[in-house]
Amino acid sequence: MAELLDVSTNASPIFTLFDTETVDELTRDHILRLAVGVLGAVRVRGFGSPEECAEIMEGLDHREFGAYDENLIFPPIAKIGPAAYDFYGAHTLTDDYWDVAADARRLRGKLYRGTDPMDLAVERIGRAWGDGVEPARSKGRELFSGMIREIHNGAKLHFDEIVREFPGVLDETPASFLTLNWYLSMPEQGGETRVYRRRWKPTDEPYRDGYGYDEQVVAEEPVAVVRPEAGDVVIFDSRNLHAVNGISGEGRRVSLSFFLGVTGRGPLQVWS
Ligand SMILES: O=C(O)CCC(=O)C(=O)O
Ligand SMILES: [Fe+2]
Repeated sequence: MAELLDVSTNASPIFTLFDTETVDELTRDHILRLAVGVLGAVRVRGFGSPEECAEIMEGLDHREFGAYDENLIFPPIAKIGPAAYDFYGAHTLTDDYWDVAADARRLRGKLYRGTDPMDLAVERIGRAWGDGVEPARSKGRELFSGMIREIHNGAKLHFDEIVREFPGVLDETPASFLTLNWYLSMPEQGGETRVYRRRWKPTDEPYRDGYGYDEQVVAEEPVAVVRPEAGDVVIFDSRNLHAVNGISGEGRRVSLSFFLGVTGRGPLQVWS
């Protein structure tokens, strides 16, 4: 458990640690602490068994991966399934989005013993959360979630915040934005995820290069670094600037990936 460090100028301690907690079981409290920003990342060891991951990877073996639009994401990142991000430029989810979503669902739907590995993920997250896990909607239609993504050459420092980047696309504005990656395969070396205790701010824009930002914007910031193993899940706040290191050695870096919006439903609590 993180300790309290007294670094403030007055006598009150301020919770300063921003680290990765590695656990065998995910709880609702982890999700809430990520959502409010007192935890940098949570790594859930063995979220999926080695057998599940191996079987899903086998199912993927001869599948063609697509990619994000290379005008947007470079170096390229391979994936199966649409990201809302692919359509930011169009300012709306076009027919293409729904077609690619339907294809990806069909393919993914049989990857684990004839069933959909996303169902396993949703069931496990729901158990931790203790409440429903439902698709976000856009104009009443259920969005696609659970893309399969291969990051080979790393990912630039960036943030993901759909309501800022694609206003109006979600029917319900989430209260917080997390990203979840279930690593189905990891390489021998590299592929660490770095999450900085720092949100994007408008003054970062001059440091932008394509979809990412120069690493100098986070030079002084606390960072949570995590190197998951195959089978692990890592969750963090996608509004925090984050990056993925390149890989080396044998093995692919493949994850089942989706965002989690903590909704503003449920009771409001009041206190002073
Ligand atoms: O693959 C990862 O570890 C993180 C990828 C990423 O940028 C995200 O999940 O938002
Ligand atoms: Fe990201």
